[in-house]
Amino acid sequence: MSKRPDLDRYPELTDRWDRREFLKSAVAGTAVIALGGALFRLAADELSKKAMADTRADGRPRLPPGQRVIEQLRDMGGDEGDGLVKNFRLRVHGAVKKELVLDYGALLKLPQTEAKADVHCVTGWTVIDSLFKGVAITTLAEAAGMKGDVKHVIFEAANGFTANAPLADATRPNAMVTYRMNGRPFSLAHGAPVRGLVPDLYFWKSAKWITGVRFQKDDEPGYWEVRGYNNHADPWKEERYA
Ligand SMILES: Nc1nc2c(c(=O)[nH]1)N[C@H]1C(S)=C(S)[C@@H](COP(=O)(O)O)O[C@H]1N2
Ligand SMILES: [Mo]
Repeated sequence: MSKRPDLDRYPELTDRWDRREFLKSAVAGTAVIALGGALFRLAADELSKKAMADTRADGRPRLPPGQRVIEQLRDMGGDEGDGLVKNFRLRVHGAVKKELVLDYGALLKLPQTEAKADVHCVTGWTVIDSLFKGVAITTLAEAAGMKGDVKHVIFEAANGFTANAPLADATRPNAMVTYRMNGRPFSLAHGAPVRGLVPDLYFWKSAKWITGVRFQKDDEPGYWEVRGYNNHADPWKEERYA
């Protein structure tokens, strides 16, 4: 594509060239090594500016207030599951006609979905434009025969972690249990083999190492919600803390 200038003869062009190459690879989702911290931040700010100028299909700004775009998910910790596909079980239960226990193969036999989504961490970082593949929460609701009076979805994960979401948020087309991000499986740190995804709420609602999806009439604040985080967590309303 573009030709590298003769940087030996014109060293003053070096920064501009490096930054341009970085932006190109950042847009392509490729990591760039051996760049200074200042350069990295500059490029991320460019991505933030681009996202800030953008509008979502639903009319809301692409970047929620107080967020900044970074290139890839940060490992925010948590009490890990074993990460193994062979041990994976997803219990779909609560107010349903037929409780399901899906192993990984059974999950893959259900109708699959793909969605492009942005995720927004309450600590201020956002990752835009990732392609997630999995099974929509609506598909699980249908498969289990969710009852008519359900108003809340509780995502259950390894070691007792839970996250709650109103049914309306949890059944948007981009809400799912997901096993691929940009075509790649999740690492253990990011929730292998399957995690929840409710991308239009702050990312703490997206349970890593997911073990269950429970439908119920009553709300039930989860792990972070009883520790001072907002019960609903809408990033556009900056519902960060209780
Ligand atoms: N099981 C489980 N899921 C979890 C958490 C956790 O502690 N345990 N933390 C949440 C929080 S606070 C965030 S910000 C995201 C972070 O996901 P990441 O580490 O893949 O970036 O996972 C969410 N899901
Ligand atoms: Mo978080």
